Amino acid sequence: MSMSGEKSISDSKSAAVLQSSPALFPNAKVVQGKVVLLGDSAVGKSSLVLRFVKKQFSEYQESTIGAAFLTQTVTAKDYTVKLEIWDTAGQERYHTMSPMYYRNAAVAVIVYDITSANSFARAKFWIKELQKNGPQKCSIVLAGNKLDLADRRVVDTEEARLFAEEKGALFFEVSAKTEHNVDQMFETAALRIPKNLSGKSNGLSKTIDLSSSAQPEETSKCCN
Ligand code: G3D
Ligand code: MG
Repeated sequence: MSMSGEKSISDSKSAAVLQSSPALFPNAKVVQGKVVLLGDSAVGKSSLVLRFVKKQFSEYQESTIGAAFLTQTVTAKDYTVKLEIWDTAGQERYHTMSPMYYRNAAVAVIVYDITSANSFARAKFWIKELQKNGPQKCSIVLAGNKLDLADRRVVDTEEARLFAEEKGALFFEVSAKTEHNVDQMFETAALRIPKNLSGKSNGLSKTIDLSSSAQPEETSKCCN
């Protein structure tokens, strides 16, 4: 299965071809960046991605989405950001996650469930892990999901906000179920992806100018 906000990508080995359609990219500059989701199982990572990309929520969410990544574009004032959003394929259940997963990520969204203290502890672990072994300039977003279950909250908002602040991370409380803050979180994350004005890859993102008459660029998506 594969899904995309603007177009489909069949699997991780597929090449994504950017199309220079003005309707698709009203802004000529396109920044591409990888976003990874990390966090304990069942915190709602897949649900958040589906909510943002497909505007859907399922009470009976399959544990994995199936595709290696989904794409969604966000339009900023004078450029467009094309996000490759990587969801885990359930590896987090085994408390192991290959560093390959977050390699070259421009943004990492660390998700916990506001009704689970364990998931918050796990989120703290992931932030430390990323800051130790992850990409140097990776922006980190701490996301407390399931805000619709605030009556069962065990993770204090201020405690989480302070922790995020200490670690230099952005902080959002969100609900994949009600859609609360989901778009804002991903859009804010998208704007943190570095724009490389030279048009080349800077390791974490790549800027492509679609206003030239050159053929659309083909970018291999596998394994970075
Ligand atoms: P994961 O990808 O982190 O493992 P999932 O998590 O997206 O698979 O979600 C795990 C469970 O939490 C799913 O329920 C899903 O419906 C639920 N969930 C995800 N986000 C929210 C939310 O914002 N609010 C509420 N109330 N539930 C949410 P099941 O029943 O399939 O286990
Ligand atoms: Mg999942």
